[in-house]
Amino acid sequence: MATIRELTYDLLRQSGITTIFGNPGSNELPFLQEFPADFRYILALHEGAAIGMADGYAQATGRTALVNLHSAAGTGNAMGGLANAWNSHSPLVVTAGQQTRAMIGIEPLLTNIDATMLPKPLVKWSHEPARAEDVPLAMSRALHMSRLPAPGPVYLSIPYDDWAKEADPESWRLLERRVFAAGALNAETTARLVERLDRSANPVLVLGPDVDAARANEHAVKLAEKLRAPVWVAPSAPRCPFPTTHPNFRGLLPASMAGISKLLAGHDLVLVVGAPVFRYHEYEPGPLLPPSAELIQITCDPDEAARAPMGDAVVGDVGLILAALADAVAVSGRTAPQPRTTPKRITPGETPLAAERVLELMDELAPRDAIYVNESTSTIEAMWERMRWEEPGSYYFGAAGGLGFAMPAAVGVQLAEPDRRVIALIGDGSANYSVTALWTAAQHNLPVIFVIMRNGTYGALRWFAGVLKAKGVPALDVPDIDFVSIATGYGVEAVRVDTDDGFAKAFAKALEAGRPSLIEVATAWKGG
Ligand code: TZD
Ligand code: CA
Repeated sequence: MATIRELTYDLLRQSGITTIFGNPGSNELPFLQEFPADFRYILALHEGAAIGMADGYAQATGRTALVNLHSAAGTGNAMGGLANAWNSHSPLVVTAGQQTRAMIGIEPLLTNIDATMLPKPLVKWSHEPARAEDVPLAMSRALHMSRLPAPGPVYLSIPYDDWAKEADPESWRLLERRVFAAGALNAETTARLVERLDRSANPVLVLGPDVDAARANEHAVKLAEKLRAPVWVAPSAPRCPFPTTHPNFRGLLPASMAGISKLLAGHDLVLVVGAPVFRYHEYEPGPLLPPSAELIQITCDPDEAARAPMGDAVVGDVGLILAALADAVAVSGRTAPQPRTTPKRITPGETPLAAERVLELMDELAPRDAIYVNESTSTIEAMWERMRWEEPGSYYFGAAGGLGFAMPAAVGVQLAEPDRRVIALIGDGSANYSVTALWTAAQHNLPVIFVIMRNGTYGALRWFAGVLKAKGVPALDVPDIDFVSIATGYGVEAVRVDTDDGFAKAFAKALEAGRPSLIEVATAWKGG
């Protein structure tokens, strides 16, 4: 006879999960005891780091990742990360240990009170099994639920006395289940979409993160080439769905209504794939679309389709639909888009160092398939203008804009992609939210390069204060932080540079190091 604990490990194995991210407490020890030899536990020193690592790992592998948190306090620390995971459709199963059933009612220390309410609304499903015997079904359901479209985080609260109980003998059937999502369009719907694309005088593609998540980037390229259509990346995109070096590539759309309708002027059909319509940020009212433009959205997320304020929407498998459209559209007679004009390169040797110069040097020195995990908030546009991202899975950013994502996500991405170089580009403000990820990188000898852009300020907030015309805002600067000491304290070799030559040398050395490194680079803040 198997215990509920044993059956749960088998369910995880069957889902391909043998890595657990977490930070344990007393409620979790009965699950973790006699930890199976074929599993690895990636210890994060804070739950914000644990969930960020799992998010990066889930996105880079395309599979569900498991996060093991401690009761209410651990869940609370992870909530910011849950907002990012929710918005990036990251398949996560988040478990939180609950007090023993015999005592929950009297609310002893470490009870997760109303546990299922706590993570809402940032999870697809939140559950605490009514009986110990229901834990395997709940875990099985959570695993399936996390990856069924639209993928996302789910939450399970499990009383710690459940693990040692015997599993219901009928529970083994869970191990044999296979759950599939279909999602291709029928021939008629495909034909109607193709007809609209072929009929359009001047279509434009707007691609979002779920194209990259579906590894459908090459279908997007084929579709854009056949349509001879320019390609924009959806506003606030947390992943890169299209090679930035492709002649059809235009760049990142601005995150405002007026900004988008202005940039897309002249197009009569906007095909949005794998993105919400749209993830705006700054409020700049205006028409939602240029005059007489139509919009069609293709998304894996029924909610994204339902809440869009304009256009038609199709819910289904983004990869299958893109492939079908790319096959079926006619080759257009339009002239192909000309490559965009890329920004002028920064003159070498200037100090203080322009942030853009750091980007140029990284792009020049890093391998072509390097992965960038970004949380340098004032250089996002500059990155989309300059970086040559050609492989799927080359760029990750916190999808809800919640800081504390990128340092741990880089650790998760590097665990998922041991053969690619992972570069975490982090602002000196952002670097403080999940800085303990450095320790995990050091402990596992993960060769992530952490580049800290030290401009001494919350640059993006200064920019936004300008947008809002908010004068006299306090607390916008972050002077006097010594990231070299912090990194050294966590076991990561670190260096401080303030010239482009110094950066290039440090970066080249970090690329060879075979273990994590941190480079603190002083950059100019040019905004107001
Ligand atoms: N807290 C959390 C968890 N998420 C946030 N997004 C913010 C606060 C607000 N915030 C931004 O949206 S950007 C930013 C803050 C504080 C400044 C980040 O500064 P940085 O990067 O030094 O990391 P830049 O390049 O100087 O903007
Ligand atoms: Ca900064």
